[in-house]
Amino acid sequence: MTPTITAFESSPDRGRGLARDMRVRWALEEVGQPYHVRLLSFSEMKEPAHRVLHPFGQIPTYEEGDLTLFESGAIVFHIAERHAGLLPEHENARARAIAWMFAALNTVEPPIFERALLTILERDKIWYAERLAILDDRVRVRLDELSNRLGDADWLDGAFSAGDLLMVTVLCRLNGSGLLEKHPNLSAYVARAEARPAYKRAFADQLAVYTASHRPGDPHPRRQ
Ligand code: GTB
Repeated sequence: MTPTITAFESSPDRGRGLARDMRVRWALEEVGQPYHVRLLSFSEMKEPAHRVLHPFGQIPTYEEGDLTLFESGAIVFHIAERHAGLLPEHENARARAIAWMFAALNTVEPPIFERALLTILERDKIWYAERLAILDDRVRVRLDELSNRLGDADWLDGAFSAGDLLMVTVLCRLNGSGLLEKHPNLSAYVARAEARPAYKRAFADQLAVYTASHRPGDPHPRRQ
């Protein structure tokens, strides 16, 4: 059965990989699973029909037969469990890859997301510069730690996994901040992931929602 995910009809980044459907699209592309996309406006996300799928009225969601899921991390985990390619077979290696998934979402993403929100929502506030410095420091600490652990390896723990996929989508939020570039191994890590054919397909499909050649309602191979 072909799953259906939800995504923004109109994302603030105009489909440049930052909204969290990107990680779900990427995971589906990595495992070779075709999917449909249902685009939602902000008001549609808050309607009862969508809240049945997502209690917080957000994207992404995932529907497959009688299964509905919300939370991008849970969706990526589900995809990784159901298909080969995103989690190692060996049980200890698999457990460690899952730990990296949690680390991406619970340890690395919070300061990065908080910083991103500040730069979007509080630029005109008198506390902006002071708060930005505090959050920059928090992000720097995490990046130092992550960089030390990655060292000169290609991926966080052996082969590319769902842990890397989530970590890279988190680090992408730092584009334009100048923070990632202080760690050449992290910049190279992100570039390596972005060079994966599955990432490129997912990015192109998200962007296609916004390109001039596409208008809502036009046929799209993966749009429902
Ligand atoms: N923990 C949830 C998950 O991982 O799935 C969080 C889901 C979430 O934050 N969804 C956002 C949403 O639906 C979209 S991704 N927001 C609407 C709302 O809450 O009303 C967050 C996001 C959106 C856009 C950008 N951007 O354009 O830069 C970046 C990140």
